Amino acid sequence: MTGTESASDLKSGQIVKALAGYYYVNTGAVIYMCRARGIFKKDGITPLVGDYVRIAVTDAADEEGVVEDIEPRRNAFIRPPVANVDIFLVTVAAASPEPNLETTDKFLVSAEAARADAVICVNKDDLSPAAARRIAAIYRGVYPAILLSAATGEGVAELAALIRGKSVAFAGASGVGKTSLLSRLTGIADLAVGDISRKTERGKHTTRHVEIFRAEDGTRIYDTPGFTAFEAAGKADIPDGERADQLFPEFRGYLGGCRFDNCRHDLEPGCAVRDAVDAGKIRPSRYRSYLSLIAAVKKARETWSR
Ligand SMILES: Nc1nc2c(ncn2[C@@H]2O[C@H](COP(=O)(O)OP(=O)(O)OP(=O)(O)O)[C@@H](O)[C@H]2O)c(=O)[nH]1
Ligand SMILES: [Mg+2]
Ligand SMILES: [Zn+2]
Repeated sequence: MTGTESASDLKSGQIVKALAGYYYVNTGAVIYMCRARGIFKKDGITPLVGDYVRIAVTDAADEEGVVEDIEPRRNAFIRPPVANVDIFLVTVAAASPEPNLETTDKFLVSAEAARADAVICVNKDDLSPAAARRIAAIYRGVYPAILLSAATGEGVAELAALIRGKSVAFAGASGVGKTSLLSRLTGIADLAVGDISRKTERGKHTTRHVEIFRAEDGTRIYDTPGFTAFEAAGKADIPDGERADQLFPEFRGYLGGCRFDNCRHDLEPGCAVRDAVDAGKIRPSRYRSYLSLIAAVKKARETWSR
């Protein structure tokens, strides 16, 4: 802020869309198209969709402004680039595209690290009910897992009840049906993303920017581009001070039972986590995801410290 400007000249709002260098800030009455103040770039700060901000209006008639400051965030993510998310709707398709559980688990790890909740949305139940049930069974007991079909509307009411009033963001590979589910949840038929009905086996990255939509009950739903649009779906890293084993909620009850305090739950003897896998208490695919996460983190850290 400069000169005679006072805080009362600023308007508060939320960034609801980021596109081509502009931030669209919803102040309740108006959506202002804003640039970010230069200082953000200098400080290495990028405003994110979901940020609560204050803006200076530069042109009231044309509804343009400048983002002046950003309120403290509840959480922030790079992939997808969003802030202030209560619940991630981690979406996989039962088929078409083929489900990738390791990518799903990587994403769940970053949600855990950011203390965001997660709901597993198993979409396209109409295409392959057996596969949908298999996937849901892997996650049930750890995360809520809902069988859905954006095609038939199955599960949509159940999901709506679970997220009512929250800020929720879709996350998942291209083509799994994130935008289609969002359309079902909000009743918005004509989403800006266009040709979602023409897709076939793999996603075509129809959604290319993050945008928040509001359901009639006030729930805020972020649409996001499919994972691979962000290159690798989550690089192999976990935040400083976090232990990989703590980020798999179903491991937590076993962590004190290992023979060695510093057990990595890999090849160590007397490992309670591995025993739980063998006893069918922890799902093998989740344990495999854990092992590949710690291997990747180790490799990344060795590279950095060279
Ligand atoms: N059979 C069936 N098709 C679906 C379902 N949900 C979505 N689709 C179709 O799957 C394709 C992809 O759907 P989108 O909603 O664009 O997927 P997306 O996850 O938003 O994809 P990106 O925006 O590329 O990340 C479209 O052709 C949809 O009509 C479903 O439950 N069943
Ligand atoms: Mg989409
Ligand atoms: Zn162990």
